[in-house]
Amino acid sequence: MSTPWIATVLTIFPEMFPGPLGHSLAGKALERGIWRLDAVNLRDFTTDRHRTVDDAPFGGGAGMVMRPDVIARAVDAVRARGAPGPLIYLSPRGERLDQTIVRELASGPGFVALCGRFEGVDERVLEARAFRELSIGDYVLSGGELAALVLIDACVRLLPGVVGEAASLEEESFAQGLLEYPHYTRPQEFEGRRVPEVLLSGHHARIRAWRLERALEITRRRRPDLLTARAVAACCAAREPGAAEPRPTASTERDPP
Ligand code: 9WO
Repeated sequence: MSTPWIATVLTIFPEMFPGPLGHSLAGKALERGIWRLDAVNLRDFTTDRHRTVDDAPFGGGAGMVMRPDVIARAVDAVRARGAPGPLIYLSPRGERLDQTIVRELASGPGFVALCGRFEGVDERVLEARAFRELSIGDYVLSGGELAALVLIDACVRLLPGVVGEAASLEEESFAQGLLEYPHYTRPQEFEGRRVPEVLLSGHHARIRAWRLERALEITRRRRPDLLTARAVAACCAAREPGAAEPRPTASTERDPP
């Protein structure tokens, strides 16, 4: 097999990996060798008896900071043994992760993710090794590991051969930049609620048009910020002739922010 996509993770909790990813689509792909995971223990790069990775902050204050020398040794060691891709530090103050960044990372050779603990990492090693800082959202976790798992999962599902290829990717491009249309399965009636008639019709063009309309409507109500000119153009191109034009949303019918 050709060289797999590789996620290298620097952490004091290597046993958290692959964790939940081992149970999903990503886990199957890992077994099949489509990608590799190298979870590296930062304590292996300490030099003292107690394997200390942190110390008190200069300037005072609560908590502890991860030492730059330990992290630099870990980074240089994984690089020396061939870990590919950009260095990423997962932090709430990073650039916000989105599907564009996920696509960029999935199309490369992999990445090296640094997972902070305590109050964070000494700033100098982030500068010295030119880490890219990424945030998965505006909230604080107790460490970067869960964020790294999220980032890896988002990337791995885009690797060729991971998701049941053709169908899913066609669906995704169909709804480019929109929120998902609603889904239905059996039973046809649940607590008095029926499946929309059009989905039982077998009329594929109408079903496609209906789904696109629902996706547009949900996006307009919940996330109008996603309705870029580009997304709307892609949708109009996919729309059936004769379908209703998208209209501007009155502020009163938008879901509260
Ligand atoms: C903890 C803290 C406590 C007192 C005062 C300031 C403080 N800041 C932090 C903090 O940001 N801790 C982080 C814990 C340090 C880096 C690793 N940790 C982390 C990463 N929490 N949340 C993330 C994270 C990563 C990516 N996207 C969202 C959240």
